Amino acid sequence: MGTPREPTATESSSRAGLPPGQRRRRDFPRFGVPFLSRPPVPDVPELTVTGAVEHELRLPLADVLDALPRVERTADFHCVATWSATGLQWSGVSFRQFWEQLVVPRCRPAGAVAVIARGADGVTAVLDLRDALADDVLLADGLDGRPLGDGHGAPLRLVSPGQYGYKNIKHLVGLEATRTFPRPGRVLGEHPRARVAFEERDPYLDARAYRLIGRALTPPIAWLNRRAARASTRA
Ligand SMILES: Nc1nc2c(c(=O)[nH]1)N[C@H]1C(S)=C(S)[C@@H](COP(=O)(O)O)O[C@H]1N2
Ligand SMILES: [Mo]
Repeated sequence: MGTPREPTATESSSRAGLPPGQRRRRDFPRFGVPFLSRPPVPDVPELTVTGAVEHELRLPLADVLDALPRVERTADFHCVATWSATGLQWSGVSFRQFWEQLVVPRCRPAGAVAVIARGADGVTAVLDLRDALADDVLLADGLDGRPLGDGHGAPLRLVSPGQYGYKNIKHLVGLEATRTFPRPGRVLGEHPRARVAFEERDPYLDARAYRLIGRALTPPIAWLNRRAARASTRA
């Protein structure tokens, strides 16, 4: 479900301030490839840390959130398909503090260079630790003053504003540390960094060609997501 927001006088006509190739949307549409509205999240949600660590960790989400100071951050959100939602107010905890204060001392992730973030719907993204440990990356459980809803990734999602939406895994349940970078698989796949400022949309496809494909696919994907959300509220 999108949150309607009022554009300011300049917003609707200007693309100023947006990264290359992005266009502002007034709403923040739910935009998943699996159109399921609510993936199976257990009653007591947990977050696991596995992979290249000495000790694996499985923690109730509440413990993760209670252990760290709460932070709030306003950020724009950029989907690789070229739409941007602006001025989102996220709340949660800092990913870097989570990593440095919980993961490093308890799991000892020696030599890790990346983490594979996994959502309860099975969707994954690889985050280079250089990107994941940036100042503005959050584990968010709140959006615009409310608890995060199912559409936007309840109970917890990654928010990495400097990277395209597909690195911002919703319904986060697991992080797997890796010592090497998994090779990018395919065209219309995941760029290893996916930095918005450098328009790293795809590992192989030219960014300008990608823009055209993204623009064409945005309306049908947004429509399918709206339809799935309506079906789940009826159920
Ligand atoms: N678990 C999960 N996370 C996901 C996705 C998804 O389908 N499943 N889609 C990604 C993509 S492509 C985008 S643009 C954003 C969309 O976030 P939103 O639905 O909150 O707008 O979530 C990203 N994270
Ligand atoms: Mo996206």
